[in-house]
Order: sequence, then C-alpha cells, then structure tokens
Amino acid sequence: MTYKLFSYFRSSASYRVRIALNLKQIDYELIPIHLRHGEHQSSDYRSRNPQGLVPALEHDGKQLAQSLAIIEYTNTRVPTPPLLPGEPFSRATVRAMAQNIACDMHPLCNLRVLKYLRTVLRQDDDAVTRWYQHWMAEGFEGLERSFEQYSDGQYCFGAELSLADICLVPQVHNARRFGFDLKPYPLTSKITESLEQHPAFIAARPDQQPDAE
Ligand SMILES: N[C@@H](CCC(=O)N[C@@H](CS)C(=O)NCC(=O)O)C(=O)O
Repeated sequence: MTYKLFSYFRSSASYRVRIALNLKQIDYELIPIHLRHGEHQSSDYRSRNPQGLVPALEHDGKQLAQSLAIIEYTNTRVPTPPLLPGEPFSRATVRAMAQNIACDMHPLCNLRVLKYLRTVLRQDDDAVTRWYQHWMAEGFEGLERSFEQYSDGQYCFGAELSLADICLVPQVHNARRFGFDLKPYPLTSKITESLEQHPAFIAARPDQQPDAE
C-alpha cells in the first residue's frame, strides 16, 4: 500500500480527504493523529505537515499537507471519477464553492482558533458560541445563494459530484455538532442529505473511523 493518511476522526479537513480517497477507490492506510492529545504538535508529525495540522498524506515516501492540495493531487493521479468539471467556468465555480468552505468558513472555527478565543482572549462559552454561529451563518448564507444558482438539488454544482460536495458534507457535520441551525438553508440541507447516502461518504464519516470515540 503506497498511500498513508494521517487523520483525526472529527477533523473536517481529514474527512474531505477520506471522501476523495474513497470516491477514487484508492486503498490507503489510515494513521490516527489524536488532536486532543496534541499528537499533531510532535516534531515527528511536523516532519509530515510543517503546520502541525491534520490531514497529511504520504505517497511513495513523499509528504503532502493541505486537504485541497491533497485532493487535487489524488485527482491528478487517479482521474476517475473527476472531481472538477472540465469546462473552465464550471471548474472555477466549483473551486469557488470549495474555497468558501475550506478557506473562509473552516479556518475561523477550527480547534486552535476556538481554543485561542477561550484561553488567550479569555472569552466565555457564550462568546465562543456567538463567534461560531456568526461565521457559519455568513458562510452558509453565501453557499445557499450559490446553490440556488447552480445546484440540481442533489449535488452542489450541476449533475456531477465534485470537490464542492466533498467540502460541504464535513462542514455541515461540524455545524450540526455545534448545534448550528441549518433550517434557513434548505437547499444546503437537501444536497447534504442526498450526499450522505453515498457509500464513499458513509465510509468517510467520523463515526466509521478506527479512532472514533
Ligand atoms: N487548511 C487546512 C486546515 C487543516 C486544519 O485546520 N486541520 C485541523 C483539523 S480540521 C487541525 O489540525 N487542527 C488542529 C488544531 O487546531 O490544533 C487543510 O485543509 O488541510
């Protein structure tokens, strides 16, 4: 086996990569990195991902970080099924949806940011919850508008599964975990519920991982 994925069951960035590897039917070894135990901060792990974040992918002895870069790498190595449309406008639109989630929504509410708010800035649970709810609402509002324009109700963009779908499901999973109300985003909920039936998405779910608690 030449692919090794360093992953934490609850990490939505790891969840994205698990979905992509499953869709591509790439056989991989999963190596759990426990975030709550600080395993991602060890010097050994940082030699794989210099940012000390999960996921990291090892392929043929080489190390890759950043979930979107890892997914694009696997998409190039194993082109079927394609995760980005071939037509340039469609391709850029799928990337825009994925980047809304991975570059604008997710980084504002990940573990280290919420921890910094609680500890260094001494914010209480109520303030941290307001922070989370605010940034998620902004993000999901934009996504819902994009889906109204481009989704068929089954996938984020058009009639094909794409990188945007791979980013959406883990972000919704995370939002539900934090008690975020998704009722104002009916199309987002509909697309997610449809994708959650797909075997590649089911196998990638946090509760299906060997390190699930
Ligand atoms: N942009 C990065 C984000 C990676 C990231 O933030 N990973 C989180 C888990 S989802 C992490 O390792 N957090 C550790 C921490 O916050 O201390 C990617 O897409 O890979």
